[in-house]
Order: sequence, then structure tokens, then C-alpha cells
Amino acid sequence: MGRTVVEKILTAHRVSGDLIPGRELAVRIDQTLTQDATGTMAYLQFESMGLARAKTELSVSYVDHNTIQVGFENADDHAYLRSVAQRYGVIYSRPGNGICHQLHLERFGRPGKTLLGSDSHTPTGGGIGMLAIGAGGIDVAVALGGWPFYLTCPKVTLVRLRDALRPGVSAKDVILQVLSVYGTKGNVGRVLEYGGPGVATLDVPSRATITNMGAELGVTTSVFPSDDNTRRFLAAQGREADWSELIADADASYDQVLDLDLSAVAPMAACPHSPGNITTIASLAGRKVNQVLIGSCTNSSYRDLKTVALLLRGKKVHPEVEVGVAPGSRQVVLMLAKEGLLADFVAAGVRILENACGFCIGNHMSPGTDAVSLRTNNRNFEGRSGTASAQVYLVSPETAAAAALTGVFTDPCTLKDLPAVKEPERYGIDDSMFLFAETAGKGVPGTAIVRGPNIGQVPANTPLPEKLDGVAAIKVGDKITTDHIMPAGARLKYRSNVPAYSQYVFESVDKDFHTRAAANRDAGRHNVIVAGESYGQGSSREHAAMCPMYLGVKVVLARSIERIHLANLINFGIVPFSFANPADYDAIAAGDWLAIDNLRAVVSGDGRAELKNLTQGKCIPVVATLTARQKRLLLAGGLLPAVARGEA
Ligand code: MIC
Ligand code: SF4
Repeated sequence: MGRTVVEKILTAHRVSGDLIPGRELAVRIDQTLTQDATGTMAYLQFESMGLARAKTELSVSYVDHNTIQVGFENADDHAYLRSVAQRYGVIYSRPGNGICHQLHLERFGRPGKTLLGSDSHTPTGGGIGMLAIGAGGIDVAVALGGWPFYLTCPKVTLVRLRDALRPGVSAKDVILQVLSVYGTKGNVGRVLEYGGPGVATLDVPSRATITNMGAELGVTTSVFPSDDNTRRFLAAQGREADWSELIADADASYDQVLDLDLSAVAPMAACPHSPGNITTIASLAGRKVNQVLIGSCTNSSYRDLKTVALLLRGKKVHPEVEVGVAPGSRQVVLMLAKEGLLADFVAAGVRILENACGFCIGNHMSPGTDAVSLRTNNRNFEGRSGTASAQVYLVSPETAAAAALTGVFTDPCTLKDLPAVKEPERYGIDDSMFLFAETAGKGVPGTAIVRGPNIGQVPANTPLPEKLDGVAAIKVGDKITTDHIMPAGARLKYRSNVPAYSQYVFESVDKDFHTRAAANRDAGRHNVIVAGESYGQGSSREHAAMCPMYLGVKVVLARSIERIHLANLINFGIVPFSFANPADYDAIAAGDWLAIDNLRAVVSGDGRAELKNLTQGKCIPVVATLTARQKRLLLAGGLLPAVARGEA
């Protein structure tokens, strides 16, 4: 029987386990990437493993999230990351070089390889035919040390594309269309593989936009085949030698097929406050817009920004709209500059922002109160922009440009002179802001690690207690994102310092959580988080597990938990239970005393337990579905203690 692209890559990298959907599979990781907001902890964890050097084929440490540098903290982090990279043989991408996913696609991604990244948008690499997966920093640290990555063998959905997009419609609209079909929950354990004749009409940057935002579906990853377009992209990046063909066999079989006619896709938007809240631009046409921001790892390629520059050429942005552009990489900036396109932006009245994550992570450019902000990035969770009352819509670069000109939602298909930007013969290549490429994989032993006062330590955990003697420290509803659990934006600078960062756990949901949880912990009580569906959506930030662990959380009890967050909870020794009967969510109130008499035995056994609600005098059946390895990690108190004991 023929094989899918996903099966081909998994088979070539299988270390143990079976290629049967739902089973645990261990795969060899060829490449890793980290970014600064998750990287400092990942490398602190790597250091604690006592290895001499990185053991992957290629690993890159990017700095793109915390480049705002208010106070000493960010610069301290950068200096630490740089020294650690040199010491252990990791390539270091200096701040100012660009956004990790855009850079990795341009300079390092290779078809058929596996990539593990400590960022949930790592699947961007799927655009070039990689199996690229987002994970917690500690998983990346372990992969860096040469150990395999454990995942649930996914089911594969074929998204069969036919025909071609109309002018004014682009890749962002395609992924928004897919999100309108599948939504942001219920897709765990699945990979989307794109195929069909329409694939040939999409260039690699467009494919990468689609796989990037596949993260919002909650799937393990998304992948395109590697074909002639992939070869052309790599050749234009001076890397034709990195190309190899990777296509599904004609008789490959898929768990599910979604047929998508590209010519029928219309300009779309994800409305506040979820990437799954999709409508057409036509239905919003005429509504006033206050801010337009173009960039982020989803839409900041040369193709995207040149399209916008050409749309704005010779015109002015609407006087009541604030417009900003953040290119994805230095390569993009240099090419825009050389072709005079930066001048088009400036002449039109656009604010040129740094080529970094910036506005996407709420690090600046927060909109005004109640403002309507149109953005080309991938997440519009409430408050993520830095303004709780802002209404953020996610749109394509073409739609963003149209609104920048008119001041209202405007269907870009109605614009005149829509440009069709072709892939250049040659991208502008300048790798001078990547350091230590010569010592990659080897490192420079003896390099002194630079530790400023912001560089904390990895918090230690104790083995899982015999019993749970706890309290429901908080009860939250459905779709709680990691942005709710661990705010980014202005708080990002504490990423390397867990005691400081822990003060902000659930900051936007319940300001007193930290004080209450710390008091319970100090009184010898365990904390329990009670949640609804899809708990832990969004980012890969392991701080959303690590900081609760630091505050004494031992159990998360939810209706359902998203994939990366579930893995992060286990990595930090927090038991992820779900309700055997979802209606029992109502049988617990915040502050209730909760007990499980035989917690260790439950975890080593079948994961089924009777949770006693001592306050309400109820018994609630709960269940944790765990693999043998996950049980070992939980019993040891997490992945790091398990690695130390040789049990990972
Ligand atoms: C995000 O987009 O939320 C981030 C910031 O890139 C995160 C990583 C992080 O929290 O550091 C992600 O997507 O994983
Ligand atoms: Fe950076 Fe935004 Fe992409 Fe996250 S989603 S990596 S914050 S640009």
C-alpha cells in the first residue's frame, strides 16, 4: 500500500513504537529551533543534563520575541543565549536578523527532515516538506541532547486542493477557510497533508503561511509535498543541494479527505477573539478600522510585503488609520530596500517596525481602547494585543492593505491593479547575523556562559506525592489559552526567572491566583486547576506548566486539554485528568477541598480515580490516559528528574 508524505517521514525517523494512529511513537529529530522567550529555559534545562554539545544535525537559537529591551532583562537573556550557543554548537541568530520561522524556512529548512521547535508555529517548516512540530522547551532540550521525541502517531487528513486562487485572495484566506471547517478544537492527534493539483499553484512562502497557521487548529502539524516549487525556492535561496522530492504515493490512503476549490476561496477574517471565528470580508465591508498591522511569522515574506508595497505605491494610508509593517527577516528588509519598496511604505505613511515578533506578541503597538485592529498574524486571543477591549481581526496582507487605504473593511478583490508577485530568481542572501555556523554541532568547549541577574534557575520538582490533598485553586471555563495562563507582552521579560514570572499566572483571569496558590503551597496543600474544554490552547510556552508547578499545582482537571500543553504538564509533573462524565465539571466550585487517596497508584495503574470533593461530599470519577513513558515522567516529578534518573 502506498504511503503519505507524513508516513514517509515518520518511517524514516522512527526509533521505536508503531506507525498506528493513536499509539506512542518515538522519532529521531534532525533539527531544532528555539526562540528567546522559550529558549533561555530550554538551554538552562539542556545545561542541567551535563552534556558536552548539541547532538542534532542542526540547531538554531533565534532571538525575535523580546527585542524591545526596556530594562536590562532582555539584553541579559540575549547574552546568555549567545554564549550557550557558542559553547554547545548551536547556531545563534542575532536580534535584528528576523523571526525564527521565516528565517528557518529561508536558510535551514530541508524537505524530508524532522524539526522540533520550542514554538507552536514551528509547523511553518511544513511549507517546505518538513515534519515540523512545536513542543515545550524541555522537549527541545532533550532532542538537542540526541534523545528521540515522543508523540502520538497522528491520523492524516488530506486537504485536496484544486484550481487556483483568484487575484486578491491569498494563502491566509485558505487557512482561514480550513479553520472555518475544522475550528480550533477537537483536532488533536491529526496532521493535515496538502495535496491535489492546486498545490502546484502555491509557492513555498504561501504554503508556509498555511502550515504556520495550521497551529491554530490544534493539529500536530501540517505538511506540503516537496516538488518543483520547493526546488525553485531552495535554488533561489542558493540551497538547491538541500532539495529532494517528497510526494505521496498515488495509492496512499488517508483517514479523511477535505476537498478545497482554491478558485472558490473568498477573502476571510478571523473575528474577535478566536482564530476559529471566521467570516468573509464581504460581510464586514464598510466597518471602520483604526489600526492595520502587517507582519508576524504568518505573513511577512518578501511575497507578502511586496504585494502590500505595490498596493500602496503612490497612495497614502487613510488619515484615521495607524498602519505598521514588520518584515519577517533581514533578507526581506534588504530586498524591499534595494527595490525601493521600503520607500513606497514610508511615502504612503506606514510605520516601519522592527523585523521581529513585536506587535504579534503584544510587545508594542497596542491598539487604543475598543479599537478595531486588522492584523496579518495568527492569534487574536482576548488581550493578546496588550489592550483588553481591542477588537482584533486576522486577515490577509491584501485585505490589510485595502483597509489601510480606505479606513474601512474592504474586499481586496474590488481593488484595481492587483499585483501578482513572482518568486525572485535569487533572494538576497546574507548570513552574517547567524553566528557560530562553523562550530555548529561541535561547540567551543570552555566558552564562559554569561549569566546576568535575570537568568534564574530551572525550578526543581519533587516526585509525585502518594495522595492528592488539594484545593480547587481556580475554576475556569472553555478555551483557556496559554496567553490567559501565562501572559506575554510586557511580562515576557521574566521568562528566564520563574519565581518572578510566577507572580503573573492567570493575571488576566484572576489577579489573586498567585497569592492564593502560593499560600496553599506554603501550607502544604496541593493546588488543582479546574477547567472546561480545550484547556491550554495556543502557544507552546512551557511556563504555562512550569510556573503553576512552582506554585504547587499537582493536578489539572479539565473537560479536555490541548496537545502541546498536555505534554508540557506531564513534563513538569502535573497530572492531566479529565472528567469521566463531562457534566461533573459542575460538581466542583473554586475553593472546594479535593482529595485522591492513591494518586501514585492511579498514575502507575489505569489512570482511573475517584476524586473526592470533600466540601460538597461528592465522588467524581476522573481519568488520565497515559502511556508507560508518561507514567514514569509523572511519578518522577517530570521530564528533567526522569532524565537525571535515566528513566526518560
Ligand atoms: C506565541 O505566538 O504565542 C509565541 C510567543 O510565539 C509562543 C511561544 C512563547 O510563548 O514563547 C508560541 O507560539 O509557542
Ligand atoms: Fe512570533 Fe507571533 Fe510568530 Fe509567535 S506567532 S513566533 S509571537 S511572530
